[in-house]
Amino acid sequence: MMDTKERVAQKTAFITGATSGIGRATAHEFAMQGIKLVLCGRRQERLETIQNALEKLTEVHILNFDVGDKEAVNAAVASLPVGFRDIDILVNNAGNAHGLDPIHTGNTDDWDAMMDSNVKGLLYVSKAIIPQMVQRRSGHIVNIGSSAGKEVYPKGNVYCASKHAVLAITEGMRIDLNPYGIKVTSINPGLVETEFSQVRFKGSEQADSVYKGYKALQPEDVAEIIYFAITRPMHVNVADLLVFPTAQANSVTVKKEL
Ligand code: NDP
Ligand code: 8X3
Repeated sequence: MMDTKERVAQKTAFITGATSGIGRATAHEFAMQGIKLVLCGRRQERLETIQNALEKLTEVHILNFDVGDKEAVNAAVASLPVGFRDIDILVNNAGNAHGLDPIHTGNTDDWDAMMDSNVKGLLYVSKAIIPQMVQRRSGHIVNIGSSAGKEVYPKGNVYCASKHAVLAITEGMRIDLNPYGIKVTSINPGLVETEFSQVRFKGSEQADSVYKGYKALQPEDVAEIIYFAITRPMHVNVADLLVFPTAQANSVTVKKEL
């Protein structure tokens, strides 16, 4: 019987949002298992730093583009050199929350940013990559949703809507790609300690309190789960997984010791 490392050897993974948090940890986890990597993000310096570090473990190609810019997505994917063109594993991770406001005072620029990255960005990247999976009749798409895609919490309105959309798109993908043997997985974390809250609260000190008083999930915890999902035998697909820190019961119930 093949071990998990053998199952992914020689495979190429395309990870969006690889400059930080869950995406960066997933890039490290995959590199340690010898998976060839295409790493994406908008911060060039970070991409280069991560590439330099991971090239000691595997082959790495970096792509700098905004997932919400359709032309940029298509140009980036079209620019992939031979050896990185056949994507076996797509991790649609890029995204963020912008703001935490009641619906009547929400900032429409924040709404645009969330829908552009979390929903349209995921679709544009998927559209650029899935046709080759269909042609080869193989592939695995891992969409990073959220517990916010399963329940709505106060002031979460548009972020929660974007993640509910990710879940619906994931289910649609699983149905439409079923004839081609392509696996589609949805990983839905609760609170993960990343740059997420810095982005959501635009660097304000409100971000510091989000992960205080309990042990939040670490990006490496989620990366291990993604690796587990992509290393199941051919006939096994982890369809939909919800993961919380032990201290969290749902979006609004978190046992904190302050
Ligand atoms: P981080 O802020 O640490 O990372 C976000 C990543 O997404 C960065 O690499 C960023 O790269 C990239 N990104 C954001 N917007 C764009 C864009 N428009 N175009 C290209 N890349 C973009 O947050 P997380 O690691 O926590 O978030 C990763 C995913 O996990 C997101 O989809 C988030 O919604 C989800 N999630 C997070 C949870 C949490 O509590 N942290 C819980 C559940 C889900 P760059 O800025 O270089 O472009
Ligand atoms: C991120 C987790 O609870 O901030 O998706 O929405 S939460």
